[in-house]
This record gives sequence, C-alpha cells and structure tokens, in this order.
Amino acid sequence: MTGGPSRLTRGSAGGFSVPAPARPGILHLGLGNFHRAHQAVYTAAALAQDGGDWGVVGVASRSRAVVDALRAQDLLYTVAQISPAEFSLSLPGVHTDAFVAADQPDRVVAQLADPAIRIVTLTVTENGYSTAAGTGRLDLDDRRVAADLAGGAPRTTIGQLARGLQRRASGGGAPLTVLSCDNLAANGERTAHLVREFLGALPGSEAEEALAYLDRAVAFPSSMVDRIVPATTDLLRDDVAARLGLRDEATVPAEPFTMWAIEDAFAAGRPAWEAGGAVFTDEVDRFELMKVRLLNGTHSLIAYLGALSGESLIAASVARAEIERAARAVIGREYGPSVQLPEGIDGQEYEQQLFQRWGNSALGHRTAQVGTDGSVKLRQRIPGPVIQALGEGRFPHLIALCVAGYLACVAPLPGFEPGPEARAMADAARDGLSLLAASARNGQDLAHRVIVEKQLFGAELAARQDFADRVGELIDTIRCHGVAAAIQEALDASDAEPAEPRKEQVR
Ligand code: CS2
Repeated sequence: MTGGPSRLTRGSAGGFSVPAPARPGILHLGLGNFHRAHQAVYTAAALAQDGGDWGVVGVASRSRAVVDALRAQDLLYTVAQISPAEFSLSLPGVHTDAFVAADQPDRVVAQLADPAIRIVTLTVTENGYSTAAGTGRLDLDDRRVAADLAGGAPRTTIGQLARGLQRRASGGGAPLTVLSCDNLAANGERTAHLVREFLGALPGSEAEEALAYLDRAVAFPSSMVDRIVPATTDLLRDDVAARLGLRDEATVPAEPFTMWAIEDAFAAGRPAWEAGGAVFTDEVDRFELMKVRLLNGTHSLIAYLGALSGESLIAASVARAEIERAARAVIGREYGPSVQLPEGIDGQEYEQQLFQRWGNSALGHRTAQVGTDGSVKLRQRIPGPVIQALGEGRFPHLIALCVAGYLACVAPLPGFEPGPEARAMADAARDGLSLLAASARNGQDLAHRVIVEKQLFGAELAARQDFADRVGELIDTIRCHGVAAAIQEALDASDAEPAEPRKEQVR
C-alpha cells in the first residue's frame, strides 16, 4: 500500500455531487478520451436536465488500461477543461459498465441485441471502419473482416454491429439507432453501407432477416463532433490529484470548446443532448465538411509541418509565423472555397476561433497525436477538396504540402531524418511506405509510387499525376532545403495562382 491520496470513488468524490446511476440505454464502442470528454459530457447534461434510462455501457476495443482504471473508481472520472485562462474539473458519471471487446467479444453482440439498449454510439476513429484505401468500401481482403464473415466472435466494429443486429433481428427486432461520432463525412450513411456490405457478403439467405430489420427499424443518423482532446499524461494525473485530493487515473484533458451537430433521425428516442449544447440540424453534411476540412485538414498540415520543424506541440507549431501563414492560406484559398458553411456560422469567426483553439498553449496537444494514422485520416481530408480545387482551376499547393509533410514524417527517404515527433507517429501504412521510400530515387518517385501506384488516397486522386508531381517536388525541398523553404515554395506558388480560377480543360 502506497501513501498519498486515495482513489476517486462514489463514496469519496472530492466534493462532486455524483449522479445516481441511470439504467443503461446507450452502448458506446470506443471508450477512449474523446468519448469521455464529448458524448459522455452531453449525456450527463441531458440526464441532469431530463433524466431517462440513458446510462452508457462503455466498450474499449483492445486496451484494458481505461477499463481497469474506471472499474477501480466505480466508473467515475473527471474531465479537466484546460486553457491558459482556466483549469476546471467536472465529473460526468454516466457510465453504468465498462469492458474490453477483445476480452469479451460475445458480450458486445449480446449487448447490441439487448432491447434496453436503444442507441449505439461509435468513436472508433477513421481506422475502425475497415474500409479499403482505393474504394472506401468494406475491405473484404482484410484478414479481420474475413474472419468475422467466416463466423465466430466478431473483432471488427462493422462485424460486431452486423452480428449484433442479426441477433437483435432474430430476438424481436427492437428499433435501434447507430450513431457514428467519427471524423468521416456522411458518417451515418457510410456506417449503414458498410454494415449492409458485411451482411450482403454472408452466404445464402443468412442475412435476409437482418437486412429487412435494418430497413424497418434501424436508423443511422450522421453527426459532426468537435472537441480537441489530447492524451492523458502523468503530469495531468498528478495535477488533478493535487487539486482534488484524490487520485483519478482516468482523468481526461479537454479544451473548453465543444460542438455536436446531429441529424435528428432516431429510431427509439434519444437523450436531450441539447441540454449540453448539441445542435439538431438537417445541415449535418455541411457541418461535417466544414469541420473535417477546415479543422482536421488544417490540423494535419500544422502537425506535419510542426513535427518537421522540431515542435512537439500543436500550439508551438502554429505559433511559428511560417506555419500560421501556411494554415491561413490552406483555409482561405484551398479548403475554404470547397465548403458551404451551415446557416449561422460566420467563416471569419470560425477561422479566428480555430487559431485560438490550436493556440491553446496550456492543453499540451501533441503533433505526434494529430499526425498518427495519417494514411486513414488524410483520406477524409485530402482527395475530395483536391479534386474539387483542380476541377475549379485552382491548384492546391498547400494541401500538396500537407501530403509531402506526411510522407517526409512517416516514410523519410534514405538519409533524411524527420525528428523524434515524426518517428512517434504511429501508422498502419508505415512499414509499407517505408519500403517504398527505401528504394525511391527521389521525392517525385516516392510520391508517384504512393499516390499513383499504391493509390493511398483513392483512385480518383491517383489519376492526377500533376498533384503527385507537386507533392514529390515539395518532399525534395523539405529534404534538401528544410521545411521552412518548402512552406515558402508552396506559398509562392499559391500566390502565383490566377486570382480568377480558370475552368480546367478536360484532360
Ligand atoms: C485531430 C482531431 O488527431 C486528429 O487528427 O485533427 O482529433 C481533432 O482534434 C478533433 O477532431 C477535434 O474535434
């Protein structure tokens, strides 16, 4: 037994009023920091205002760390809201259970079939949807998808949903809403498609009942989620312990800003999430594109340029004048023209708010965190706006710089050292890309192999050799003259673009 403060629990909650446990109504897949500082906080506000059986059963995909920590503290944890001007703690207290899917895969299916569960929310990251790089369809060549299709306890999110819905269909078919909260455009529709593809790939008439049930009683609304939520550090745990007088091993840091725009199409009721500020709207698609491009797309650019400049934090990266210029230019000239803002959102205010959020120097958001999983995240952030810009006669030099920065970080050409933050970026494609880089003659050769031959960003972008060429040139500038020179080169080229875009000739 070590000394020091005791653990946060229901009996010892440091002055927080701990809500009475609600009965479970939501199953959440992806029990990471984001869910705990976002949907859980809105659910707490809804329960405080309206009550209802909307407790949350949280399912972590593989990691036991959060589940063990939560279980040791009666499923309670704090959210630390952090900015240079503020440090405040709150305690959502909405979880009724937590377990690890990899340890209890059958339990995921059983929970999905339980009629008490009326909403399944997902934060499984862009990586969790098992889509094929070139097509965006369910990746039937993925070993884990194939194993789920073959039967046995499902391990992929789409397999779990499909198997759970099959079981639910045969057990009475109570209506259900599946609500994706990941950074994918049209995330509801996409999830529905993937589940249907999975069911459609099952032999014979095995999926007939489930497919009819899906048509009849399952809703897949889309939603746009937004809150910058870094990873928890030991420093934060110690800080929270000092302030609370209790150890909270599961505390989550978050910025003050938060937003949730949801399509109001639920099959079996929902919590009053508007109590926490959620917006129910039929413009979710606009909210999503605005967020995925202006925020996430620019975030990736800042992360790769920052890491290559030796910065470990997003705030320090965007504080560099040249990176701020690149970020402003990508928003103003490349991402901005590709989105239609939802009603009530002012573009200038939104941009100003973005820079303030990225500049939050107290949050400790790392470039390595944002740069991680670029191969799947960038698929959401790059091809659509690039194709659109090229079609409108604008060449997206800064988006090309983002891709060059990504490849310089995760697939450095021989002899180029991208630095520790870049090395810390995890990416499922890293090994494959590194192999390509090891034998590439130069940046152009690498970009060609990755974008055109391997089609990392899909078939449509693979057809744009001019884009791959530009990425390659910028990789070479980064490696031969440094990242600041590459930023300048991209900005100069962008300045030289015609002010009035010309419609491109059909190639
Ligand atoms: C970030 C997002 O890691 C990333 O790719 O762009 O996690 C971002 O912080 C959130 O989407 C903000 O809502």
